[in-house]
Parts: sequence; C-alpha cells; structure tokens
Amino acid sequence: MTAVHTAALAFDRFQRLSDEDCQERIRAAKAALGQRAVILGHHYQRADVYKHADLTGDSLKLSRLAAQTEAEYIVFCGVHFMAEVADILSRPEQLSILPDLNAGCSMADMANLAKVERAWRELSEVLDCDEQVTPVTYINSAADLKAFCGEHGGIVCTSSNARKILEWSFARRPKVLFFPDQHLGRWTGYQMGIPLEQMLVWDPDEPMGGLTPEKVRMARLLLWKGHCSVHQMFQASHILRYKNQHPDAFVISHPECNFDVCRLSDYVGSTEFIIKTIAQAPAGTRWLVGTELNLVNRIADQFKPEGKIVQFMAPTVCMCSTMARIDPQHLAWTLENLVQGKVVNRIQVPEEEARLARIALERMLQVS
Ligand code: CIZ
Ligand code: SF4
Repeated sequence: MTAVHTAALAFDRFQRLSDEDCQERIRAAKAALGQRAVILGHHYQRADVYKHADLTGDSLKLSRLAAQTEAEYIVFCGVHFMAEVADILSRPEQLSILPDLNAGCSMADMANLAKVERAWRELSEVLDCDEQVTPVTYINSAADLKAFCGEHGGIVCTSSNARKILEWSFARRPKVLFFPDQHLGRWTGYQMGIPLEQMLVWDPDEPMGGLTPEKVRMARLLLWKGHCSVHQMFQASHILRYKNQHPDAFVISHPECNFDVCRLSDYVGSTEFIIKTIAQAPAGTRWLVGTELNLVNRIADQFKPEGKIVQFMAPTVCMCSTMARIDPQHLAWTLENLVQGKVVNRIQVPEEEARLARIALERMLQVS
C-alpha cells in the first residue's frame, strides 16, 4: 500500500481525454485486470460508465454481490456511501474504490453524526431513548450513522425493505427516529397505517428538532428533515397532467419522491422494484416513471421492443449529478492505476466504526 501515494498516474492526463478515447482504455485496462477487479454499476450511473459494469443493481445488491466475488478490487461506480457499504460487507482482503471521491449523495449529507447525536441527547431529555426509540438509518447515509444505529439498538433500511425494518423496529420500541430521508420514512409509515399526525418532522437545525416536549412524547415516527434533491423535482402536477392526456397510463415512483407524488402513483418502490414491475407488465403498456433519468432512459430502451412506452416524470432533466461525476475519465484513470498496481481512491471505513455499522447492516440482512 505504501507505493500508492508515490507514483500513481496523475488524473490531469485523463481529464483531457474525450469520452470516446476513454472507452477503449477502460476496455483494455479491464481486460488486463481480469478477475482481480470487479466493476459495479448502480442503476443511476450514466450509460457510458454503466456499460463497463460487471455487476449492476441497487446499492445493497451490489455490495452483497461484490463480497461474493473473488475480486481483490471492488470499483464502485456509484456514490460514497455505497463504496463504504461495500468496504464494510466485503472480505478484509478486498479493497473498495470510488473512482471520484467527490461522488457523494446530497441526501446522505443532510444528516451527520454531530447532528444525530444532538438529536439523541435532546430526545433523551424527554424520553428514555434506549427503551423507547429505535434509530433507523436509510442506507443513503455515512458509515458513522450506521455505526450509531449499530450501537444504539438500531438498524439500516433500504427502499426495498423499509416496511419490514420499521415493523421490526416498532416491535421492539414504541418510537422510531428515521434519517435522513423524511419522504421514505413518511411513505413507509403511512403504508403501515401510522396517522400523519403521529409522524413529525425533526428539523436538526432547530432546538429539540423544532418540536415541543409534548409533540415528541406523542410522535411515533420522527422524520429527519432531509430529502433527495433529484426526487424532489417530481410533482403531483406532472402526474395529473400526464394522466389527463393518457388515462390508461400507469404511474410508478420511488419512495424518495414527496408524499403527494407517492399517493398519486399506482406503484411506489425501489429501483429494483420499478424495473421488475415494468418488466412484468403486459406488452403495450404505458408508464410514467418518477426516478433518476439515467435509469428511466435505460428502462425505456430496454422495453421499447415490447411496445412499452416509458416516460420520465419531470419536464426538466433530473439526474443524480454527484453520481455523474464518475465519468469515463475517472474510470479509465482508476483502472489504469490498478493495472500498474496503484490503488487510488480507496474507501476504508475505520475498524471500530465498520464493526458497529456491520451490526446495523447485519440486523437488516437478517430481518429482510
Ligand atoms: O439503494 C439504492 O441503490 C438506491 C439509492 C435507491 C434504490 O431504490 O435502489
Ligand atoms: Fe443520493 Fe438522490 Fe443521488 Fe440517490 S439520487 S444517490 S438519494 S442524491
């Protein structure tokens, strides 16, 4: 590992390459690495990077699959928290790599350990948190928040298993502090029959989350004031307009969309769910889809031969701009360094943090 910092190929030379020139270099480096590297492509990844992926899927599926491979290097074309999960769930000898360290998740950044610890302290003034509150973090969060959940009897969830995870949580303690995505939390709580008045937003920038002690005592689900900047672009009006033009269309949305969008949708679910639902639908059906553009474009192309019409929900372009930072230049740079035995952009979760985060992730894997 010591050579890593000394003689790695500089990124500058790659930055000037065209997207096309990178394609051949990526293919050549991949061939040279063979089984030693596995490239993971998240559903939201841009097409010119996604096409090089050995494995594709959502964040959890990819981390699980990567851990099952023999690969020494896990090159995660996704965002930072995903590469952290891959590091935590993979074997000690496998290294997790994020081709651009700036590929973060704006939603994950809406919660941090200092703010969550403050929330926990403030809640402890009103409640016995260890007896009454389960902390639940969406997988879209930093590893130290997963560790916080591991340490405090909490758990991780994804958009595929959020309901099972909340059921597990409420079976143990009467309240849940859910972060960082208020929309996933609210929609899941609503599906479970929790009244909206018992799901209150916790604003981490206000003392006591902006709530009174009475409200805290009354709430069952405390929803962190966070959201996805991509999914917040979809609006109820987009659905109403489309349904007006195409009354026979189906609407399918990701649970990171706001409550009105979810309520007006025929189906709500994770990326894996969206793909599966449209795949299984009869030929000739029409779909309006509320999730990231790269995935919607891919689904549209994939099912066009079956006569399925798949359209993007918003009139404007909504892409995950942070994931898009993983471009052909960064992938070529990462792989060519690996060919030369240089590991760049390794994501390594500190040991104790990883141990606690693994507890919360393993609870989730057991429950779902
Ligand atoms: O967990 C994931 O991969 C994300 C970010 C979304 C989803 O629904 O799969
Ligand atoms: Fe994060 Fe939103 Fe991008 Fe998903 S789409 S990775 S929640 S910023």
